[in-house]
Amino acid sequence: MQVAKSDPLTGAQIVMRALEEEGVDTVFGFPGGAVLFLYDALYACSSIRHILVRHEQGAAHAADAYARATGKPGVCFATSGPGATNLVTGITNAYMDSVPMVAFTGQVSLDLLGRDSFQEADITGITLPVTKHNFLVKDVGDLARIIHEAFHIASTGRPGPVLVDLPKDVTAAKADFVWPPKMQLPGYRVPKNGHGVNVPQWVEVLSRSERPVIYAGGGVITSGASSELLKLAEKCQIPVTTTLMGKGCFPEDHFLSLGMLGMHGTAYANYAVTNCDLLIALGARFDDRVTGSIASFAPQAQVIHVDIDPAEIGKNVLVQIPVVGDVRQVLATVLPALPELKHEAWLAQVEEWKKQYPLRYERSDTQIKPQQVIESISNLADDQTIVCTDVGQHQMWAAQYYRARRPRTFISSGGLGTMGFGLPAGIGAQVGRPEANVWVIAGDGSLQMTVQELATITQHDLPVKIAIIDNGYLGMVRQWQELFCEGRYSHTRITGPDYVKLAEAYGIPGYRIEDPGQVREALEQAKAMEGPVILDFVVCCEENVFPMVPPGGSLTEMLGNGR
Ligand SMILES: Cc1ncc(C[n+]2csc(CCOP(=O)(O)OP(=O)(O)O)c2C)c(N)n1
Repeated sequence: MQVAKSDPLTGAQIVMRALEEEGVDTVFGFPGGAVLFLYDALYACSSIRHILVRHEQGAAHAADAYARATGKPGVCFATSGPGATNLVTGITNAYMDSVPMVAFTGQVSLDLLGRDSFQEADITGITLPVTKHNFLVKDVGDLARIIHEAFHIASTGRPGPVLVDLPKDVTAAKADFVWPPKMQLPGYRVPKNGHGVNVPQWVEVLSRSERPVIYAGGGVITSGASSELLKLAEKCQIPVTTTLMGKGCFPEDHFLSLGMLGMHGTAYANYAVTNCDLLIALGARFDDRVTGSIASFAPQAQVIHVDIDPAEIGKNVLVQIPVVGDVRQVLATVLPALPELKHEAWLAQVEEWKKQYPLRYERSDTQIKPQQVIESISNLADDQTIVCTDVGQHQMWAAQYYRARRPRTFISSGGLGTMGFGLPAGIGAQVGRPEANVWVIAGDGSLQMTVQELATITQHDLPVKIAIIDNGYLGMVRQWQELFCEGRYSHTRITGPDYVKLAEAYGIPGYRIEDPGQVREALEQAKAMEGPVILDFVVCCEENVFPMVPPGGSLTEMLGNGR
């Protein structure tokens, strides 16, 4: 039975009530004419905090990082037309990394739809391929139900962004607030308990394996399976490598941790995967940045693949033991049956690789090395510290040298590789986890893409610490030009503003650090300061990220792996 809970409300008020029902405490957004009534209803709504960004892309990235940091869906608002299209990069970013998000966009009134009206954009059409689902609300009576469905779809199964497009007259029209008593989505089924978990088969395959490796992705974090993963690794003595999205799902200071694998993974992770006889893939999707050449990826291994999304299984690699299900549920099912195992020879071999090919860089007394900055941030961090990165070399150095110890503490744009993600992500993470120390590790190129969000930090008093790895280049592209275009640096030299003055202009303390001897002290001081800080680390400008698997190469063909 459906129960009307109040007198008729406007569509805009229904949105607020529905958000409250969903437990939403924060919205990131930017107003406009088409969302005038929505913002008017927000004005009267004391339980929802609105973070006014400076560009809608920032709202989407902040909502995305809020979701990654908290596990709750992120919510953003934008007006119609340009507001909505400005969200698209952020929505796509969330889609590629399977992040739960609900984006509300204003739309022109129903009678103006399809007439090239002022600020009209077909945002449901535009976002069709980059949302898990989207809705154009045509009847205010459907609004509460649609919002409930949007949150359900965004946050269940393989999470992802859902967009709700709200014509202006729908937000003005009135209806009873009717919260749907139960979810009725017959076409949408979420696998849970693990379709096809054959426990005796797992026992047999694991017991027989001499050289097993666990390859863990973002799905481990999404499903909350970190402690099950730790139990599996320790009980069966299996080394664990993670993807960029999986960083933090397994403590990177654990002796069984191999760090990240793939293009800029550790040499020892890549050797272990190439030589393993059993690869247990958990909530990971065999991205090309991970596998390199598919033909030579884990060539001797039987593959177990656990994923909530059946479309991922067998998409890129042949899988002998497919399991569709929630990683945590699946591991909880098999763990009690698995025997305690030892793989002494294998672990000794892995140790040998770790010793022979550690991550390393040449230190300098005169120039700051980017790796040094990240290593120092890692050394200063506690378990709750959250690091958000931009995209480029600094991101890969962060993946290599920052040791994440807990899930939801390393936030980075993986699938889309979106420059400009870091700063708004830092905002979203800090708003979601106010008690945590939040660091943004930014490239000087990436930072300039969403630098206006510094004003958001100031306006909302967010104590985000920003470390700019300032190499004066679009470094990652420069590295490719050095390696693959005979050093022709076509348009990758980039200037920036004076970041100390820029910080000052936004009311944020800013410091430039050029001496390697001052890196640690600067970071310590920034950490001790209460509000936001910008540290501009002027680093050695032509440093490269190694090891590196050339695109399409096999994992053992690493450049700069110490051989
Ligand atoms: C929006 C966007 N445009 C272009 C690229 C291509 N790209 C990848 S890394 C990179 C360079 C990033 O430079 P910077 O932020 O300074 O970081 P660095 O590599 O120097 O550490 C570029 C241009 C991208 N990933 N995203």
